[in-house]
Amino acid sequence: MIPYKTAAALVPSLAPLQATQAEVFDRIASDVVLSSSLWANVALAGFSILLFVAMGRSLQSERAKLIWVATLLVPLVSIASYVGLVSGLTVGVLTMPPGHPLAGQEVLQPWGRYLTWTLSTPMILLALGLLAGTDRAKLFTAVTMDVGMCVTGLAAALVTSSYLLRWVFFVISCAFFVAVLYVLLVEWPADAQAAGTSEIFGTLRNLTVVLWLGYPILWALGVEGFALLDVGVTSWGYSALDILAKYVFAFLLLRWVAANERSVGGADPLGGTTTMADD
Ligand code: RET
Repeated sequence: MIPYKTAAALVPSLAPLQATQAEVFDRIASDVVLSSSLWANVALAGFSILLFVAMGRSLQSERAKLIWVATLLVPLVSIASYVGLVSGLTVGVLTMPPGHPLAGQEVLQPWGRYLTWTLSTPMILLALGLLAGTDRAKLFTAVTMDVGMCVTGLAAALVTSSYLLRWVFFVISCAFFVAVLYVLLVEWPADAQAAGTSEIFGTLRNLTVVLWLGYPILWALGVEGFALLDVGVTSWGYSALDILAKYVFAFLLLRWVAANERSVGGADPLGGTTTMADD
């Protein structure tokens, strides 16, 4: 049992973590830059859901339908994620450790972002992998490395005991990211070539790689890292990247799949490079 005096001494440092949802909600609502960065995504995710449902309704083949559902899940996860942030449910108040530029200060930490990336980014990779006609082993590799990246990124954002260990988690997360980039840049282009989808795959792969590289850069420049950007600007940075990496990406992918269903229509969705034309 913690002696009474020790427990009492802990209270001041625990207090910020116990900020109520209502307090966090009010702090978000009173910061126009921060709250607009969240509401913009709630609105766009809602619009994307309706649009994507309409775009995929007439798809017939199993692989095309799987790409569609994976793509549709991106704004579905996103709307839940952003409502969680706006409500204060998935936003904490953290006291930064010594060494951090904001050491000792309480900062808002929208940690729900990292948690929900764990669900949305695998859907993006699943859709891209299916488009490239890849196999289960490569898809499994990309998805598990990606989940590792998101979970250790969450840890990097939440560690308050040591500034150094925040960066250790950051480096671990980057190592997972390198594995994802390897699959995207080396493995899948060859698969897409064999599947006859290399042109659209190349476009979406480039969009993905460039935008995804923006996330760790923003982490390093934002409140989580060197704190060169404030909470609202950091949040708009992530929201802007999300808009391009999720809704624009998904729209381009679905538009292509709807117009070229025969090119992605293999009987077994993960069975390599068979296309409808081979049947
Ligand atoms: C973090 C910080 C630690 C190092 C790395 C990161 C990468 C994050 C990425 C996120 C992509 C998110 C997307 C979300 C769409 O829903 C966690 C920021 C490498 C690449 C595309």
